[in-house]
Amino acid sequence: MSDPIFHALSFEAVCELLSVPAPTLILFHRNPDGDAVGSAFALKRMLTAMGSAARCVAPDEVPHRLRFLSDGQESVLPESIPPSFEQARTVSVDVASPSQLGSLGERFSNRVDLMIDHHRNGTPFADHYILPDAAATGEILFSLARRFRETGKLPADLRVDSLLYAAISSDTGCFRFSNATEKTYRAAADLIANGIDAAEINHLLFESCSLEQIRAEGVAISNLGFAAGGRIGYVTFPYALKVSLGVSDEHLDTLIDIPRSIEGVRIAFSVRQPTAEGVFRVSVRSACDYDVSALCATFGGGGHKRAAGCTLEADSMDAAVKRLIDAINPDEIP
Ligand SMILES: [Mn+2]
Repeated sequence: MSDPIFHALSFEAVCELLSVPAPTLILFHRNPDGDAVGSAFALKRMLTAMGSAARCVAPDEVPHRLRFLSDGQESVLPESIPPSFEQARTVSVDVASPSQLGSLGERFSNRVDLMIDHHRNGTPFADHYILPDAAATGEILFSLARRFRETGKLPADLRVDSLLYAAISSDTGCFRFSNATEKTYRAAADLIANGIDAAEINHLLFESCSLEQIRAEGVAISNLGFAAGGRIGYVTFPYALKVSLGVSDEHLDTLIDIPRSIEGVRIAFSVRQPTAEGVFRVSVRSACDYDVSALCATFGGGGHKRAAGCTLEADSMDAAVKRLIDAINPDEIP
């Protein structure tokens, strides 16, 4: 059997497809971030306003710190889909590859009608609209929302605007990362002109965290490691530590920012052990032109040039760290 052929759709084709009212399931990725959640719930509101029933679904629940984006939908797990909801259409947002759908992959990945995404090195699993130069999936949805408003299909809605802003701000680290382009800033400016409360959204995204998160960061800081003469910096978080501190995976999402912020560190990574098994979840960031998505691809992961991730198996945390460091040629770090 030959592989199915998926098509890159035009902006017009995507607009046309989404304009047709149909009950829609909106999928987003595991370990969801602000772009995934903000984009999914913005699209849900847009489609609802255009006459489609819509529901967001993901393999993991929305983490506590991002609950302010999920508009009262109690759960996003597939078990929570009401039996009466029969989707006629499935759209994925911010999902680069079937593996990012985790437990949903088997059930849904071959039933997706449209992928909307901005990852450069993914594995498309449906007809798609992928803009690698967009800072966030939310930036793509901003263009769609604007078109729908210009053509009278979608009324103005400050909540949609707030969700889109949150998505964009989240993936640009509050507009600090190099992925934030002039277009990104213009989208944000339009959303602010519409009347959203950007300061409040950014406060909730970046200046507010749980006590567990601060405790986890404290321990991680005392466990910092370095390689390549300080040009590689990393934090580790073994399962035993998670248990003894009583923290969950969602408290560990920001650990990567610790080595990333240290002077002289060009490549930063965090390695976490979600369960007692020898499976390690890795996040990598680059503060230079070193392509960390290529690095992660060697372990079956992916992402963006300066922000990527992968999962790897190893006998111990030390072995996992060694595999990563060995995969980085220090001579190739600019
Ligand atoms: Mn994204």
